[in-house]
Formats: sequence, C-alpha cells, structure tokens
Amino acid sequence: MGDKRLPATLVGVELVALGWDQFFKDSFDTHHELGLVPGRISQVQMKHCLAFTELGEMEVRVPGKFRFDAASKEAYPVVGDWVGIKTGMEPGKGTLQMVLPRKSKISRKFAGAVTEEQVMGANVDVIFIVAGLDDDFNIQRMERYLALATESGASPVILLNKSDLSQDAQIKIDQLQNIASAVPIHIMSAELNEGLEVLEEYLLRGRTSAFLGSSGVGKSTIINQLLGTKRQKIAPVRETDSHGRHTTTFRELILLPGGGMVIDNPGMRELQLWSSGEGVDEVFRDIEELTRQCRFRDCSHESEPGCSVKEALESGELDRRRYEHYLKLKREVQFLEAKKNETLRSSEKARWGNISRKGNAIRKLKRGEI
Ligand SMILES: Nc1nc2c(ncn2[C@@H]2O[C@H](COP(=O)(O)OP(=O)(O)OP(=O)(O)O)[C@@H](O)[C@H]2O)c(=O)[nH]1
Ligand SMILES: [Mg+2]
Ligand SMILES: [Zn+2]
Repeated sequence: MGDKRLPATLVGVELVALGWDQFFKDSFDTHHELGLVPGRISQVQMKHCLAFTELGEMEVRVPGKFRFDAASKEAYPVVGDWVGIKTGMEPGKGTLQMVLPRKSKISRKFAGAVTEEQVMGANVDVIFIVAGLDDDFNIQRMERYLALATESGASPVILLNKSDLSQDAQIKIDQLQNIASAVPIHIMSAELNEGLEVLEEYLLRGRTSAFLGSSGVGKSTIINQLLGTKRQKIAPVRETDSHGRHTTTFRELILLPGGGMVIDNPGMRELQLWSSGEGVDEVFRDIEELTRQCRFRDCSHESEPGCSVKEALESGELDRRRYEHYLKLKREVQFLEAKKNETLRSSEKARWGNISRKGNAIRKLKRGEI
C-alpha cells in the first residue's frame, strides 16, 4: 500500500509484520470506516508519539483529552499500543484518535508514594528478563520480575548474560530452576556474540519481545547484536558493584531486520508490583499448594498443628528464604490493594462532593440566591 503524497524516505511496514491480527482488526473495524489508519506506537514523547503504519513511521499528536481527561494514566498510549490515527493534514503526521484494547500489558507501580499504575509496554508476546552473571545477580529480584511478567500476559524467558565473566553460571541456573522450573533459561555473552542464536525462535515475524532488567545487564548490547549495528547507546558498568549507569533513557519499539520486534527499556531502579496477586500466586504456586494442605483453612503457618508449610520448612523441602520473600510480596500486594481501595473511595467521595455542591448551587440559583 502506498501514498503518493509521502516522501520516498517514509517506507511503510505491512501491518501483519507489526503484529496486527484478528484481535486488533475486530476492535478497529468500526473505526476504520471513519477513515482512521492503524498504527503501532514505537515511542512516547511529551506531546506526541511515533508510530509505525502502512504509510511509514508517523509523528502522532496526542490531543489534550488523552492527557487530561483520561480516567487514569492507563488510557494514555504506551509503547506497543495499537492506535487509530487521523491522517491527511501533513505527510508523515497524524492525530491520535483511539487506543485499541490491549492483549497484554507490562505494569508496575509508579515509584514513590503515589498509588498509580505505570504501563511500560503493551501487546508484548515475550518478556526477556535479563540478568548479568557478574556480581549483580539477585534471586529475589528475579522472583519479582517473574511475578510482573506472569501478570502481564506475556511469556517470561530468562536470559543470563555476561557468561564470559562468570565462573559459577551453573549454580545460578540451578537456583533459577528451583524458583521457575517452567521458564526457559538461556545463557549468553552479548559482548562476544555467543549464545544469541536461541533468540531467533522467539523473534518471529509479527511477534514482540520486551527486554527488562536492571541497568547494565546488557539489554541494549543484546539488541545491537540482533540488529548488527550500534544503534542503541551502551555504557560500561561501575567497577565497584557492577551497577549500570542508566544509559537507555526511553522506551522504544524497534523492528529487527529478520522480522520480529523488540522493546528496549531503561534499566529499572525499583520494581514495585502493580498486581492483583495472581502473578505472585503463580510464581509461588508450590507454596500456595502447601498452604492448601494445612489442617486448618485459616492456618497462619506459625504454631498450628498439621501445618504443611511448617513441615516443609523443617524438612528443607521449602527454602526459608523463598518462603520469606513470598510473604513479603504477598504483604506488598495486600498493601497495594488496600491503597487502591482507599484511592478509589476518596475519588468517589470527591465526585459525590462535586455533585452535591452542584446540586446546592442549582437549588440556590432556583431560589434566586445567586
Ligand atoms: N563482559 C561482558 N560485558 C557485557 C556483556 N553484555 C554487555 N556488556 C557490557 O555491559 C555494559 C552495559 O551494557 P548495556 O547494554 O548498556 O546495558 P543495559 O542493560 O542496556 O543498561 P541500561 O540501558 O542502563 O538499562 C556495557 O559496557 C556492555 O559492553 C557481556 O556479555 N559480557
Ligand atoms: Mg540500555
Ligand atoms: Zn499452615
């Protein structure tokens, strides 16, 4: 499909190669009749987004209503979203009209005191959880990432990078297999371009993968190897503690030459779950099952007789570290739920306050008081 008004540099991409399928087509069809063009968001900036479309990459203005009227930030477009764009003003430019329902979304809680969801990416098929095999490996962090990935609707895959720096890779693989036996684990060295071939099976045409992980683990280095160019900026980690320097500063959907798309993400400083608890329950399913076997249904797993959890801890079948981290994440999710309800109640209260103020004003107006 071509558009004669567009400059030759704007080469369009077939929608199917961008992940378009029946799911999106169905929800778009009614709007398509209104003359909208479907596009996939590749970058989100302050006042506009970039989107891949059949007409080429477009600069899409985001009207104020998406910024201010949106009931929550969830309605604002994010990288990976399918959107409806009104075109025809200027070549290569358009205006956002609608965000299509998402097949999957990667969410976390905004850092800091606010109780708000931050959607980091949408319509992702595979989440590559990247960890460095150097000093910065942390099993608790992996459990947290796994809970987030499980909750997102995308399939998690663990990538252990920097194999060239590690003497004890097998110990870490064993640890990971204990916490996530069903999740594929791959070892690689992006620096030496070794072990990356396995990624091909995930990076198929039309499929989207997102790279998540702490700063400095090598997400952008892996992506550069896949692209065969130095497109993504990379920088060395601090020698003292192997922490990265937050080199990637914005999220971006990138098309790979062999088909498939990847999202490079900035390394996360803090990963707080935005969860209904399903992700945690799934990642710690073994513990959930144990709790169901306790003699008492409301067992606190502390002093009751016939407690399967206590027995498993005593026999060593259940690792105490893992159990304690499970409890911590459960508490975090419960706290979040309580906060969400509190926020909901106060916004309801504010709404009713407004309505009754309005009602009072109307009554006063009728009585001729104002
Ligand atoms: N030794 C070794 N170094 C690597 C490997 N992969 C990446 N690095 C180095 O690790 C540093 C950080 O890599 P990046 O790709 O910038 O890391 P990132 O995960 O994108 O980091 P942020 O963008 O900050 O989130 C760079 O100096 C890379 O050269 C590897 O397999 N082995
Ligand atoms: Mg990076
Ligand atoms: Zn118990």
